[in-house]
Amino acid sequence: MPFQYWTVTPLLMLFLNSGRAFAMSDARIVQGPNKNLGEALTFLREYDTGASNICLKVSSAQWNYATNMTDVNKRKMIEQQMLKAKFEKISWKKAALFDWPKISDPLLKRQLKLLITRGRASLPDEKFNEIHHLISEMKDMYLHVRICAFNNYDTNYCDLVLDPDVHRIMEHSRNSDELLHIWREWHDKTGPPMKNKFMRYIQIANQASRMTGFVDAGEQMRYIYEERDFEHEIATTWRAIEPLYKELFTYVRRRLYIKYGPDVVRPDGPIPAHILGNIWAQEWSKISDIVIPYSTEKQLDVTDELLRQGFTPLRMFQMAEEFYTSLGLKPLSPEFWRNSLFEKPKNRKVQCTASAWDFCNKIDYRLKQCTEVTMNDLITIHHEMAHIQYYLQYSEQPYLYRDGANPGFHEGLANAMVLSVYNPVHLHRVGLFNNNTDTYELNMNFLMIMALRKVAYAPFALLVDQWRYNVFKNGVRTMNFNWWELRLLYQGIVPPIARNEGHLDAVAKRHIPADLPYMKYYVALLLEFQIFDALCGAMGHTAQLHTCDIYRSREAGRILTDIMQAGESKHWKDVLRMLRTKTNGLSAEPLLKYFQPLLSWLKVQNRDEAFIGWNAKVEDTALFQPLFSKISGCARNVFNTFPCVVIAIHLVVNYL
Ligand code: X8Z
Ligand code: ZN
Repeated sequence: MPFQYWTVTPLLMLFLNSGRAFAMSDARIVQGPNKNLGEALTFLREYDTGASNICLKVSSAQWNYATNMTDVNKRKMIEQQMLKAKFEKISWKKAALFDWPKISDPLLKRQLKLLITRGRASLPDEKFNEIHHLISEMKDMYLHVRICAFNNYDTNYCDLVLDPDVHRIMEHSRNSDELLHIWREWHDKTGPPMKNKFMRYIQIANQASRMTGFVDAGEQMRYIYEERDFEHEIATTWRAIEPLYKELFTYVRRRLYIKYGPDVVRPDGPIPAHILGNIWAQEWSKISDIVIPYSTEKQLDVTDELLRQGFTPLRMFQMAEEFYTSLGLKPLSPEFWRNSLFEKPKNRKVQCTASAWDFCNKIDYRLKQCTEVTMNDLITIHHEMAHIQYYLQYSEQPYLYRDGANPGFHEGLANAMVLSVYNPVHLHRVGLFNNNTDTYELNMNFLMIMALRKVAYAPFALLVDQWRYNVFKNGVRTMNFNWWELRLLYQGIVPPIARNEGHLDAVAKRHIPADLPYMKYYVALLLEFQIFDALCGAMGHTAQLHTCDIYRSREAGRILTDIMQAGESKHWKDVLRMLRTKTNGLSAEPLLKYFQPLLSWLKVQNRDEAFIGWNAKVEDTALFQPLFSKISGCARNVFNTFPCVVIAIHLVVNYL
């Protein structure tokens, strides 16, 4: 039955999916005959110098282009990127000559392992170039997608871009027809044109992984977590978060039902993807006007106060630096202040997305941000500066260890810092929020905003790579159906209009065509709360977790230093132990602790709801079922006439 299928199987599916994939032995991975320790040491020394130099050249060329987007700078950047790819390929071949599992020095062995198991350098040149070319073509296509506006009298009628146009409309429009139009435009103009390239990319990525010794590219992606039970750990954490997610979902659905009515939202059903304030429905904070618990209560926004106090972008950066030095972390160098870009230049085109840069020479670290004096930008500065702190702290490690302990650490740690800064207590302490921080209504409003960002995001962050792993493993035949199957299973979200295998809706999310891993964001989400909770515990905070502020805590700073200095030199579980908490791995407990007051509130709000979560029906799955299964499923169900009628109408409307 549909209800049981959608509500009982998520964990089972996770286990069945690729549970054994992590249980692989190193013996399958490429290795050569050379066991000579001295030669391994010499090779890694040379690699370290070479890789650091190339990283400096590529970063400089990328910086020049990002901060001055001319054709000349683009060409220079591509040249450097090609040299880097060449260097990586040559280095991989040399590394693969070593019998790395038998190298006795654990630090050398680990470096060789990282070098050999990452990337696609095992491919012959022709295919290596082909996959790079495919990815760069898909990125380019994604970047150049233009969609048509809802009203054809708009001046830029068919010239809307993702950022800012699509985002702005999805965030601010409350006209469900317009939202549906934009959603359809974006999904129809990204996926289908890229489908052939994407299928070829899947094929070559799998070949590369097999040539390195993995069963497919999904296994290679998971191998980076170096953990046999990784997927089990992920499944357990999601099982813990799911009840909170379903309470939030149920409350949000009720508010959306009140706003848009039964033609758009079913009171016990999944939510259509176009009305959650985000083109991917991945986080829901932009519909806070619809779902905020106490709309008359003051909101936590200190933008006006920043302006009133005459803050400038530079002063905002100085404030963030002082946050980190107050923990005993490193001050920023004169080079940082001289070379960073803090404001949008007027005379040239720049990439404005905020980012933190490590030039790999132990001197040059920079931030790039087109800062406006707003609270959001102040928070972003604190986030980006945490990345800089991480770079500074692991700068003495070899090149191969200069990264987070696992792919989620950089982002998790930076967001843990933000939990302390975007917080009524902290903003009060630094003189930016002068209202009472202790009212029940303010706290519930605050926690709701945080839940719309964090709790709503959890299932999306989890499913993107679940889907990718499935495609790598099972092929591309029903990949759009599988995408929506997971969206419904984890998020309770359905497409707002019928989809089929001609569509490729996952590609609407940039990380898919750009070949960027996504599971790290789920891991980061857990780590964010684990790190924050541990730091708060260490400084003796005993009140509700969301009121904790680590500002000026040297104890918190010591723990952060330990974690950051280790970089990727150790297994991430050994690094997690530096938090000095009882948990030995990923845990959802700190996240649940943070949102406990909101969960109690949600339960009261939902007390009269017939269904906590979503009751998926045949008409929901019919929206994305491949045509053949729709017909055969209906034929098997002839005694159950209603779904057949629904499917028949659906087929007539959508396919004839
Ligand atoms: O991709 C990003 C950042 C770069 S690490 C812009 N993020 C994920 C997303 O946009 O989906 C940050 C949050 C999650
Ligand atoms: Zn970041």
